Amino acid sequence: MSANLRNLRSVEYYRMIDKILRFLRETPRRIVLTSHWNPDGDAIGSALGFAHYLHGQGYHVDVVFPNLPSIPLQACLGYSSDFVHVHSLSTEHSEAVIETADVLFSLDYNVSSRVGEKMSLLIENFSGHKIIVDHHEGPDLTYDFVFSMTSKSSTCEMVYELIEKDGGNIDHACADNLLTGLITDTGSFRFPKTSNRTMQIAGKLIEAGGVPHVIHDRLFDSNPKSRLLLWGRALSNLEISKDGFAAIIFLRKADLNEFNYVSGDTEGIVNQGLGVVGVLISVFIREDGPGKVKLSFRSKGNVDVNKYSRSHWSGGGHKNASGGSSDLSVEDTINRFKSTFNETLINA
Ligand SMILES: [Mn+2]
Repeated sequence: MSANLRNLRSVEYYRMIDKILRFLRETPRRIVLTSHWNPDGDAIGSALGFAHYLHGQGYHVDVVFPNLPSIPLQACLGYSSDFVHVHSLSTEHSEAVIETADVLFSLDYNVSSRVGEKMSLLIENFSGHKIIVDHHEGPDLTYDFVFSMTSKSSTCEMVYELIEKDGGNIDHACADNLLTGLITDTGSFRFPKTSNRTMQIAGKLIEAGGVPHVIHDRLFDSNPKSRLLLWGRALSNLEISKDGFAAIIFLRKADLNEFNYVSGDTEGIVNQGLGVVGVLISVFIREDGPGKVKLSFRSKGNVDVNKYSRSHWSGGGHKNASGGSSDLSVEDTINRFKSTFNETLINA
């Protein structure tokens, strides 16, 4: 991207922050914050962090998650507050919350299908004002406000910038949640989108009461033994392509059953593949059932797994981190990956 275009985009970025804040200040409104299906640390952190801030500013705020997050994320500060609802658990109530809101935020997702089949219609048909705050490619441009920047490390970083510009107080719960999103979406500040701004914001959040080692403990040092054994099985399945550029890790349904798999247990396994010297693209393949195979991709540098996943695995995400799915068997999925991943290496 040229320097001029970059500057232009950053002007637009700050202009959008002003527009959203002005809009929120105009009249008191009922706000609902929503996140994507299987909410991760950034989705939970941005929703809860922003909710705590907006509450402090006197807004009426609810949060609706499509389904339950993993257990470590349920331990996020304020997760069990009475303004937090889970659509898959209390559907009617969650729907009433969304339908009676005036403003709906889509946090950490770009299109309504990302909230899952059951909740997506509600988002599509929402009659009030809709605002996206997100860092994935391809935001839905029909929203009233599209605050989208793919170069940002996390949605939490963008929520922080909204809050900073608004100038209000960041309490402990807000800081803790936003820092959670920063830590998880940057892989503890090691992924390429970790910028000086990301680190500045982390510093501000620590000043406001976020404690990195407490968050790290909650997220990463709270495993049951079975999860580590599941990772052991996945890693013992590691295969490196003949050319040395691709890592393949997989788990079959039987492995998941053997180690009492629960949602979230395999989060992060895909990154292990990139730890092998020379590997530029890593795939983790998980068989959830017959013909139900989930793929996660990670890559380095110019290897674009967003484009690759869109064209081969009905998925997408970011250039260096994306997901997809397959209705083939695990073997056929691996073979298809082996015969197609090379196209991502053209510009690498
Ligand atoms: Mn994110």
